Amino acid sequence: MTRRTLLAGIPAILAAKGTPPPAPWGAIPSARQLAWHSLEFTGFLHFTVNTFTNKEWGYGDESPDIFDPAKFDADAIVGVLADAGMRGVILTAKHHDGFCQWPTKTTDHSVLHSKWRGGKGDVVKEISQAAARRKLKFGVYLSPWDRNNAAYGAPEYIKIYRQQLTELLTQYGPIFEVWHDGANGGDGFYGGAREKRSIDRNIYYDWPKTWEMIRAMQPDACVFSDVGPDIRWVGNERGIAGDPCWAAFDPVGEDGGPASPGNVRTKDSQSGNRNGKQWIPAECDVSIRPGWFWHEAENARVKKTQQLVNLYYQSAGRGATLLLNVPPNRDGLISSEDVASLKGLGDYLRGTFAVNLAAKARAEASHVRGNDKQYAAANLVDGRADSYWTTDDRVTHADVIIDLPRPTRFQVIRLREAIEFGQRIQTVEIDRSQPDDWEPVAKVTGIGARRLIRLSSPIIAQRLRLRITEASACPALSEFALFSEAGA
Ligand code: FUL
Repeated sequence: MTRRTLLAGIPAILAAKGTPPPAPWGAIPSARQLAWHSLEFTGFLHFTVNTFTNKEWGYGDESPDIFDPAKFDADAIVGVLADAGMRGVILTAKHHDGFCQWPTKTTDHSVLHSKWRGGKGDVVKEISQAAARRKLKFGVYLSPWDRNNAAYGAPEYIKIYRQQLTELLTQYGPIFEVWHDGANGGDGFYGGAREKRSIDRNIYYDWPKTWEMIRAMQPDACVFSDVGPDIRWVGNERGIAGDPCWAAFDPVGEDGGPASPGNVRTKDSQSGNRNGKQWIPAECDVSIRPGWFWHEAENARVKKTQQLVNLYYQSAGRGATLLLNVPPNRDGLISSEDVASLKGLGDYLRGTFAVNLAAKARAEASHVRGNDKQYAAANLVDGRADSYWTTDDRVTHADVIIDLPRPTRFQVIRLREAIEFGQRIQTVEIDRSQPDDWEPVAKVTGIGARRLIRLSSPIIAQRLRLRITEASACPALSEFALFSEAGA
């Protein structure tokens, strides 16, 4: 047994000096996925003709003129999202109705042919620019299913879809995420045919080729769908990740065969696969309202701040990303009910996570099983990603004692793994020191990009013990942080 005592304030490099990074274990994230993980909480804007027709799925026969958000203000919309703590925004550039919110050359069904701003409006441009001003990343949702387009169902439509993507990915600056949903309901307007069209989800869209095009145009953009390749749908629209929610995922179709967008075994999407071969982390999409689009009748059913806070813990807190939909209303603004809930959420997140109460703690690795020669623990408590590792893969259990400068009251514990080396840790337990013994505080399975443990009520402790009780390779934990909940 060795004992190494480290001061949190000392740069990790001192303690970890001479300790090379561990060999990666299992699936590991790409650079674009690492950047995406750090966003943690992003916003979804569902906005199109449906906002004016009171529908969730437009048929595709809507006149472009009904899209008339007279007071549309992209800065006001993005400002609400930014103040809520979101770090990115994804806009429905085109939903299933096929109405394009930018002046596309691919179809007449767009803002160019609406009376709104005399046909000179461009929602994609305005939201992307407002996002840049507030330092939010910008992403696009482009529905593969298009109930307006006459060519839908034929090979010609795939060219149109790719042309639309090309316009979006070459004219609006950096795109952080491209969102392909999996819905394909069948019936639609289809240029006046008004019929049901079925496609084979596994082959019609030839997704691998489309994804290659995205890579070429926006190499830093993460591609989202039911099957990745970068980010997966979490398998429900409630905003709740599995517990645990592994980042690795090898999608399987509903019938156990090959998976594709719109055809995936959603039970697995929630949990991921502990030993999956591909790093495809989960994104939890959920609407602040019952529907994805704004409906006046739902103004009284906007989720309250506390519900949003709970969703944050159940998604971002399990290593996934929360994608919270906030639909603009017919004015082209966010309604006051939504603004109120989001303001409360922003206040809570800022108030809770601004101060890490463990920042001045000492972390001491007090017990390591296996060959501990190269063991190092450093700066576990200050959130740096390079801080806690050994290169000996026989070390899969470790105890770390965390001494706080004074008795500290907290309610939230945040753990992070250095995920660039994979999701290595299976289970950890946390105890607090009591006069006679250690008292269990929490036990979780799965950490990954971020694990938030929210205790049912605040506790006071000065000495804590973190036990890594099971790991698939030597642990590479990068953060142990404590917070006091705002308002608690
Ligand atoms: C689904 C769509 O059918 C819903 O309207 C919504 O856009 C949701 C986020 O994706 O596939």
